[in-house]
Amino acid sequence: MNPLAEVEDLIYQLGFSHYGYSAITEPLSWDRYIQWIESNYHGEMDYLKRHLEIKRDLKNIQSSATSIISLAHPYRALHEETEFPFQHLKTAMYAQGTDYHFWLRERLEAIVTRLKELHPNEFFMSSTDSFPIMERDFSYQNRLGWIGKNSCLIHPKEGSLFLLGNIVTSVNLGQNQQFDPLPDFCGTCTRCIDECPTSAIGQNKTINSTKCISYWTIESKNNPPFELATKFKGLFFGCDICQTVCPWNQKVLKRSEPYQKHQKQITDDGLETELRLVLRSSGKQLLKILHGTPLVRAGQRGLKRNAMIVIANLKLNSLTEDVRPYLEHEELKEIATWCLSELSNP
Ligand code: B12
Ligand code: SF4
Ligand code: SF4
Repeated sequence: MNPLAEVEDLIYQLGFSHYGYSAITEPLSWDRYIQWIESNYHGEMDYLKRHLEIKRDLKNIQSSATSIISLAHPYRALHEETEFPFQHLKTAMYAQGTDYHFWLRERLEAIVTRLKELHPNEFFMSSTDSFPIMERDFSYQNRLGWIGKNSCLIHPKEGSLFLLGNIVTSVNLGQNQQFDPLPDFCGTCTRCIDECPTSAIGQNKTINSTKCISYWTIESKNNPPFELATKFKGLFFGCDICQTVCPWNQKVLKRSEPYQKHQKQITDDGLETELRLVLRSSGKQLLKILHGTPLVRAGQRGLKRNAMIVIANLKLNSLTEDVRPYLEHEELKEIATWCLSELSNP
């Protein structure tokens, strides 16, 4: 019998697409993770080097922990109308709307609350990027998908355009289950590798973050090497390319009305207006406009940097005068100089 049968209705009502559970073990790809760090593929994301003892053994969160439940939630931008100030600046789908660190956390907590009512003496802790948990690894172990060549977790019906959350618990959930992963359906396909604009995807399902647009436009506080930045196309925040080209996401994208609507709205005029808004707003104004969205993570400096990269790559000469004041800006003068050098008649 499914030990989570009593909360299954709630899981689906909350919008999760699929879930699984198993005993806590050392992450299946622990050695790969260590190799990845040792190769410096994490760039400046130093937090990925911390709390390794917890990552390796989740019992270090709480000694009574025995099991882990993994849950997948499709991006809200794919199935719910979300309020988002930018319709033209290319923003990763997961980031169009409220930050999932709030709404997904709340949905996971609703499940935890119900589980605690049912099992008052047991331990439950939910996490989505909030604890040092290898979320893809456990979700793979829990049969939520296979790990694609783009390193994303992919499900045969749901594709990969979903976020992951996990619940660590002391309830004994199928400790004797056999490990039975979903088969890898990538086959001979290499579309994600071929289409990645910056060649960030290695041969063995690993991403070199220091080449990844997502890393440079979301996580990094610094300027990307300019030669690399010329490959960022018009992407403003995050990158979905290795997922939107994936055959396993085509059906998901087709059946998504909000996504289709968003795709149609992109116009040059609208794009320039939004880029101007980013460059002309003060830090305070910008953070007010974007309050509650993941874009706040990049900070005003990061967002203005990203705007200048878009302007340079799309050769938006009409925005020259909006970039020029940043030649005097202590932290942005370098990127502004490069941006103007990429425009004609700067
Ligand atoms: C750091 C990080 C990034 C970094 C590095 C990404 C990377 N691929 O490593 C950057 C900033 C580049 C990034 C980008 C994105 N990210 Co991110 N990111 C994370 C974070 C915080 C840690 C990931 C990590 O530890 N990476 C290091 C690598 C080495 O570990 P890993 O990704 O777990 O990969 C393991 C498996 O692939 C496994 N593996 C590989 N082959 C095989 C084979 C077998 C048989 C097995 C068992 C295992 C295995 O080995 C790897 C090492 O353990 C996780 C959240 C979390 N706590 O896990 C989110 C997470 C991975 N990101 C997510 C998302 C949505 C994204 C973006 C789509 C956002 C965007 N649109 O811009 C992109 C996608 C880029 C990509 N192709 O991966 C989701 C992924 C959901 C999914 N369906 O897979 C996560 C899980 C966040 C969440 N809670 O939903 N991200
Ligand atoms: S997110 Fe973009 S840059 Fe990063 S690996 Fe995928 S396609 Fe390449
Ligand atoms: S694009 Fe092809 S190779 Fe890449 S993850 Fe999807 S199926 Fe696998």
